[in-house]
Amino acid sequence: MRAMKPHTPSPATTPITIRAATWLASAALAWVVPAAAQTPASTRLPTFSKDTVAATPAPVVAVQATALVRGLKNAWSLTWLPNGDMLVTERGGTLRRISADFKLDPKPIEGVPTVKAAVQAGLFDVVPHPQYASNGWLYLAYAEPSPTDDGEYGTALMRARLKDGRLVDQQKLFAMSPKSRRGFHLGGRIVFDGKGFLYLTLGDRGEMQRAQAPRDHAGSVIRLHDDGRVPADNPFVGRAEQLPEVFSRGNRNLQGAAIHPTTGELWTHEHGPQGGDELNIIRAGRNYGWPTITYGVNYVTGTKIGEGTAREGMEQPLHVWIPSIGVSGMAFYTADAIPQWKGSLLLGGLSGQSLVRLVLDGERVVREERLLFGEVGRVRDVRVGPDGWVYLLSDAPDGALWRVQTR
Ligand SMILES: [Ca+2]
Repeated sequence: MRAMKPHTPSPATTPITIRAATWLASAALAWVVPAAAQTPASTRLPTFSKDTVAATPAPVVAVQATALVRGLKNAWSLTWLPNGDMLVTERGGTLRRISADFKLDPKPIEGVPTVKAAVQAGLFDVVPHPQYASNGWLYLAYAEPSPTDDGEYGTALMRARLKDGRLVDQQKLFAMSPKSRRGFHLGGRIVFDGKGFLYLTLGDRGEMQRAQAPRDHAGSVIRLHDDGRVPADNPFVGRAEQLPEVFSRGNRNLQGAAIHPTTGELWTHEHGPQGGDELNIIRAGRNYGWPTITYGVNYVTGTKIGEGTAREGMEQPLHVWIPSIGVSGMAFYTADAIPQWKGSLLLGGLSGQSLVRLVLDGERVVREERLLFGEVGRVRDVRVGPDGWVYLLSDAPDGALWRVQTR
């Protein structure tokens, strides 16, 4: 394994020739060296948004966004049921149903667990089980208040069935520990891997050192069986100094996650500090570095965080956004409606106020389109609908469900 070279210059000022040379070297290796002998992803330098945006002179296909449902209050997550109806969470703690012809049921679904709604905390993802049609399980991630009413809360996972407009058969599957009063960085995405496991993304709660604290769920990705049991092959099972639910560490705040359609691996992005949003592939037991290494800096002051951008034993991101765009929502595009988009990775920008399309060459980001800038506002969720078009949720007190189609 080749040692990671320190990457001391700021990414914004690194001569592009260095990165181009690295890319050419890895491309050449990929051509002549068997896959197993290639440099692991963890030792490659990332790509940077200014280069991938610059490599993309114009969108490959022009798209437009249409608001289908308005009046959604800080909508967070969107999914479909087998009959074509949609479910949407609103961060304040309501679960809404939208009919297949885009009529919003004025009455929220009952039986949603009590959530702590404050700052970034509230109701997060809603995701049906892969076999929802036969077992009826819906999974919800949310900020769960402490039962002792001490003002603390943390990200939790539950499942329930939807019956006559109400969640029934509720089972709590996981709650992060310890809880905190800090309203920042709670993660909240749920992804099933198609092999019987699910992943739940968390965040560091704005208490950055927790992301490296071994017996702390903060700043990690959690892996569980669909019924909440801890898988026997989780990377830290049987290690007393670690927590068995934890699959990866050193993650700051993950609000986008999706399974790669061909490799089956978990891809995520996470909010960095100022100028440090990242794209990663999450692998068992790996450490993603926060806050020891980061490409970002402290807000406002611009001062350094941690010890630099690279360290042995810590993963390099695939891609870094400088400046940050506030990444949220993620979907691989595998549908037929927009053939030019097949195989690309879609995600949203909150502060970036756009739909981002990444063109991938394996694990490399080679082009980056910024679409619909300013047209839909802050993009919280990105999903591909059963019709093959792309659907967005805008994060606003009077937000909307949008459909993105070719012009
Ligand atoms: Ca990282």
